[in-house]
Amino acid sequence: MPANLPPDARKKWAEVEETKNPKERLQLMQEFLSLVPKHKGTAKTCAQVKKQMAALRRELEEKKRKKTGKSGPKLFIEKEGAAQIALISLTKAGKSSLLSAVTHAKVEVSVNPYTTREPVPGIMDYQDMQLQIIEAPALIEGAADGRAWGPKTLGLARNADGLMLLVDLSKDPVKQMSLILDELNKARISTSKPKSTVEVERRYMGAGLRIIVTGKLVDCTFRDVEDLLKSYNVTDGVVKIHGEATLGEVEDAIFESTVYKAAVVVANKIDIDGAEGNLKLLRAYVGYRLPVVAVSSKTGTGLENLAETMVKTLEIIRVYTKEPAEREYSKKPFVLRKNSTIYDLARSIHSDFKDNFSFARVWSNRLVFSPRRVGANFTLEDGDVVEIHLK
Ligand SMILES: Nc1nc2c(ncn2[C@@H]2O[C@H](COP(=O)(O)OP(=O)(O)O)[C@@H](O)[C@H]2O)c(=O)[nH]1
Ligand SMILES: [Mg+2]
Repeated sequence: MPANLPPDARKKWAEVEETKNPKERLQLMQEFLSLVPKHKGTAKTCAQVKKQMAALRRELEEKKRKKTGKSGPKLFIEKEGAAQIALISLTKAGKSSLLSAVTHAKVEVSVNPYTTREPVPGIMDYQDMQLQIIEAPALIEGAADGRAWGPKTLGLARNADGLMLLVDLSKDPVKQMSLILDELNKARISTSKPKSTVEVERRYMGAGLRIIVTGKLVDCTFRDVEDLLKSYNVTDGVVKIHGEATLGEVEDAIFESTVYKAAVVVANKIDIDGAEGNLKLLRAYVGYRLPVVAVSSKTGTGLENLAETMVKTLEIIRVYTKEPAEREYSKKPFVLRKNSTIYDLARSIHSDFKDNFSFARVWSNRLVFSPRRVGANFTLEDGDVVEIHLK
C-alpha cells in the first residue's frame, strides 16, 4: 500500500535528506512525522522513520560519551576474507562455542546469559577461501523496536554479507526460529530472495536522475516512478529497480530499503538427548525456505558441512587471475558474486582496469577449448582462470 504522503510531508523529507547534521535531521524528522496523516498506509513509513530517529539519538549519545572519554561500543567490524557472516541467536544457544570451534577466535563461553555484548570476529577457513564470522550480541525480543542492544545486533546483520541463524536444539526450536525471523523482518532484513529490489542511491553532483529498470513495474509506469522520486526531491542519483516492483515498494525504498541476506540455519547441540526430535520440528517449520545444518559445537558433529553450505547459499564464485607473461595463476582467488562478468572482475582488481580493458583469455574445464578469448561481458564461473589484457 503506497503511503500517499501529502506534498508538505514530501517537502519536509527532502529537507531531511539535504541535512547531514544529526541534530538537525532529528528535528526535521520530528516535523516530518507531524505532517504525516496517521493511517494504515503510512504506518510502515512512520515506523521506519522512528527507527532512524532512534539510531540518530544513539549516535548523538555515543558522540557525547566519546567526548567524555568513555569509549562507546563498536558497531561495525572491518570486513575480512571472502564474506562477512553475522552469527545470530538468542542467548546461550552456543554462538561463542561455535565461533571457538570453527575459528581461532578467543571467546568466552559461559553458562551465564548475555555474556557477549560486543561483536566478536573470527576467521573460518574453507578450501582457499576465508569466511569472517562475527558473533553478534544475543538477539532479544523487541530488538527491532530498539530494545537494549538490539539495534547493534540487527545493524551487524544488515551490514554483513550473510547470516548464520543459530537455534538451540535443547529448547523449543520453532519459538526461537520465529522470534529471530520476526525481528529480522521488522528490521527490514529479509532471508528470502526478493521478487524485486529497489536501490536508491542519492548523489549530489547535479548529474540528474537515472532510473534503471531491469525488471517490470507493477501497477505503475516509468513516469509514475519519476514523479514519485521528484516529489521527494530525489533529483540527483541512481535508482535501480530489479524484478517486479510496485510504486509502494519504490516509495518504501526512499526511506530505507529491505535488504536480502543469504542465511543458513545452524541447529546446534545435536549431541543432547531429545535434539533429534527438535531438529525434525525445526526442519518442518523452516521447510524449503532456508538450508538447515545440524551441528554440535561441543563434539564437532556436522561442523564440516557448515562452511560449504554457507558458501553455496552466498552464491559466490572464485576466480583466479594470471599475468599474461606468467605461467602460474594466483593462489588466492578473487571472490565474486555468481553471474559476475569479466567486467566485474576487472573492476574489482583495479578501478582503472575497466576503462583500459581490451580482451581476456579464460581457462576452464567447461570450455571446449582453453584458453578462450572473450570480451568484458563473458559470465564467469567458479574456478575460472582469467588473464586480462589491457589496451
Ligand atoms: N551439549 C552442548 N552444549 C553446548 C553446545 N554448544 C554450546 N553449548 C553450551 O551452551 C551454553 C552457552 O554457550 P555459549 O557458546 O556461551 O552461547 P552464546 O550465549 O550463544 O554465546 C554453554 O554452557 C555451552 O557449553 C553443544 O553443541 N552441545
Ligand atoms: Mg556468547
